[in-house]
Amino acid sequence: FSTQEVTVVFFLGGPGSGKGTQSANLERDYGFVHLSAGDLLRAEQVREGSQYGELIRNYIREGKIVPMEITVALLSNAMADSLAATPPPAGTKARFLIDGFPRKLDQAVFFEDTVCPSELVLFLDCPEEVMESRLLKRGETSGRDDDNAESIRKRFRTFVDTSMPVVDAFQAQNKVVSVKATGSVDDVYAEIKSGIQARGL
Ligand code: UP5
Ligand code: MG
Repeated sequence: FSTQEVTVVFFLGGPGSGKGTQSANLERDYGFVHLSAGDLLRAEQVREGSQYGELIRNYIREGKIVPMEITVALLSNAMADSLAATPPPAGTKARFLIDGFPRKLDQAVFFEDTVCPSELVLFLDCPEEVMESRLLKRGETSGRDDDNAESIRKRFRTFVDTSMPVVDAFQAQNKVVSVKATGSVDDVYAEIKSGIQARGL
């Protein structure tokens, strides 16, 4: 995809920082198509006939990052499907909000080289104690294999060691809008709106 036809915004932040929650707001108000890499992987995990089901299940439970060939194929297929199903009005660009990807430096480079460069990176900045209590609470009902204390600890480790360097690299390119994610859902969304409007999106 060229940046003439689509706008890609990466939405990053630790596990439980609120990416999915705020994506729903952004989808409603800004015409973004929300693509969660984690949701796409979970759908592929349970898809009849998928050869990756078991692999994805194990990676997610261990809080490890699934090999990027799988994730990037799912994302670029979802982008193509969305463009085919609902092409943007003439003269406008489709906007994709890519939630929870890229989580590793080589994935960022690969996606931007082979699929589409990003316009902006939205980052939710949230302390681990806050994220942990949100995830444990959600785990009471979510049914997610990774919403348990042990998996959460592993997800935090991967985030600090592997995914934060991606945010730092985009920061060095001055592409990041960073928002404190500890307030209420409405407070965080208000900050997101002012942050992205300041960037002209
Ligand atoms: N909540 C949200 N905002 C709140 C607020 N302001 N105040 C109070 N509560 C708030 O929110 C989490 C919970 O907090 C919810 O109950 C919500 O109501 C509440 P949510 O919006 O779901 O947060 P989110 O950041 O989306 O958390 P999520 O758990 O989805 O983050 P992860 O990044 O861990 O999960 P993801 O699905 O992206 O990835 C899961 C796994 O898939 C990864 O660990 C990895 O193994 C794999 N993966 C890859 O390998 N590659 C990828 O590219 C992507 C994923
Ligand atoms: Mg999510």
